[in-house]
Amino acid sequence: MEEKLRALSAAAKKSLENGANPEELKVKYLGKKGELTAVLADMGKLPPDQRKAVGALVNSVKAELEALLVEAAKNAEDAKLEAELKGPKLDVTLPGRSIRPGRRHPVAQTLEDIVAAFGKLGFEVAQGPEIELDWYNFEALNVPADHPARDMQDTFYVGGNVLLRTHTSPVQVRLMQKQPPPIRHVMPGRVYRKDSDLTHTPMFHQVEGLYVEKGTVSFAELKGTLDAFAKAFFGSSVKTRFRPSFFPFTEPSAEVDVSCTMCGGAGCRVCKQTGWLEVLGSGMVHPNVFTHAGYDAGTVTGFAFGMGVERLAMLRFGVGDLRSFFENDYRFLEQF
Ligand code: 2U9
Repeated sequence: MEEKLRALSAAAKKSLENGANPEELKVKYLGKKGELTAVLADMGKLPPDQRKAVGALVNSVKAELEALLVEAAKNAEDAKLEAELKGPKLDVTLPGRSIRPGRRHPVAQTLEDIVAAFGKLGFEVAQGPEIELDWYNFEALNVPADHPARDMQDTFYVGGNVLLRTHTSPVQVRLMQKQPPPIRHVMPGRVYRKDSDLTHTPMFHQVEGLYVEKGTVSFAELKGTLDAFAKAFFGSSVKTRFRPSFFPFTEPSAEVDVSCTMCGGAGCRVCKQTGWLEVLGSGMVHPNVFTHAGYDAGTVTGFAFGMGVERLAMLRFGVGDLRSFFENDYRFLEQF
């Protein structure tokens, strides 16, 4: 075994002298499957009276090799630097690499514009967690565990009763728990759904809004607010139309259409010849939701609404494929 060790040490030194790569040698001799490591593993086979002496030898060979390898690595590094210094000088007259000017993502621009339009109407901004409790996302919003609406809003579960929020509505519930009416807030943010096709992505952005007062808030106020928003966002000539709908958290509920931004209402491919585009959902807050949030459902009233930001960005910029927003292709993004 002693013979073997000395031969090993000599071979390693020779390789180093011949300019072998120190990193490769380290692996060859000292690595997990290295030759010296193998000798060390075989020590158990030696008669006990030889183990101490051979062990000492193995350790000294190992220490020597390690030191040589460190030195060789340093020498190689020095040589490389030396060669670089002697080589061609940096040409400071070469043109620099140009930095592309950045810009806001079209979805971010749209989200900011929606928030700004509501800002002019007196709405403040509220935000909350994207990882939510089942209770805030569903239960408090009048969607109990066995409700069919859960199917349409299937989400990603972090585990147990913790999930990725499917809408920003939990922020409204948290806000009502925290402060008494009046509430005039919009809630922008990312939401998640187990959904993926031409017009749906597993993550998208929403802006929701909540307007609550002690006393009476009327459906007319809902209509006036959303009509003002539509005119601020799409232009003063757009018309709005309210159609009856259903949401578990509002009663009565309405979907809001705007006159087609492409054809002005005459009928085209984008509005499928109807002259109208669906842009948001809304309604008077369901009394059960007020009760869950800790408000007195007998004395407060209010309206709520929600819209998908990507959908509005597609309409506004004439983008045909939702997925282009998420591909981060400069050729697409530079257009906005
Ligand atoms: C509370 C009470 C009521 C929020 C609302 C909608 C109607 C709606 C969709 C639009 C397109 C979601 O992104 S989308 O798929 N939203 O139609 N959202 S009313 O109602 C609330 C929220 C919070 C406490």
